[in-house]
Amino acid sequence: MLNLKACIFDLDGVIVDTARHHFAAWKKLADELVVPFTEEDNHRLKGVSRVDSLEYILQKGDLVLDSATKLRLMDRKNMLYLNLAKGTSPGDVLPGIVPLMDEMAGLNVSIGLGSSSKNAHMILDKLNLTSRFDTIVDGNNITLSKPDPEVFLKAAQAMSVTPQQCLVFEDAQSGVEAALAGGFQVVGVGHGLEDAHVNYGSLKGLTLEAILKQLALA
Ligand code: B16
Ligand code: MG
Repeated sequence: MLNLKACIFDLDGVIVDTARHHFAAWKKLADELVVPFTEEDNHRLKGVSRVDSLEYILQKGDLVLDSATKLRLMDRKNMLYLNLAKGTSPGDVLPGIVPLMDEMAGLNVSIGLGSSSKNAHMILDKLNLTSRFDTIVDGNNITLSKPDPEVFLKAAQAMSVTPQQCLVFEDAQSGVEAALAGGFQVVGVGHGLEDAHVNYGSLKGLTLEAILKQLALA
């Protein structure tokens, strides 16, 4: 991949470990609804929007609710999540992210965010990372949730690059599928993301140069 122009990062699970807060909040809500909710369920919900995550839980519990109740439950989950995430600080940026962003900036590679979360701006502010992004596309800007590629296509468009000129960093199966569907090169972060072009357990100590070398061999 010689013509790299931009990198697009997922937020939860790639830049910061807020995925555990999403899990804890959904688990509490599911417990209140007496619906079983496991780590395996949570794994499937990574990258999935708030509304689609709720629908998954309701379906699992065979619950049919009116839209006002669903809105109330989503608000409750978000309140639980915000309460857990409120202490997020720059020290919570996952290892490897800041050096990678420094390297990208030095190479004039644009940096975008492609997150399903409606809380992305708030979390990036708490991490002190907002100013590093050329574009931020999040759950407030999209109509279709991952695995639809909309979030990444919008980010690429905002940076005036084609998907073929972009690398996407993702920790979720739904996000890897979204990026592949959009025609992006994908770096999987974490385990079990075999469909990504390259895959790392963590970004700690990685350089963009090393990733590009491995992509060329993949
Ligand atoms: P919110 P990402 C996703 O963020 C999370 O992985 C997922 O667990 C969450 O349900 C979704 O955002 C919506 O988040 O409720 O904050 O709008 O991984 O795409 O950065
Ligand atoms: Mg994620």
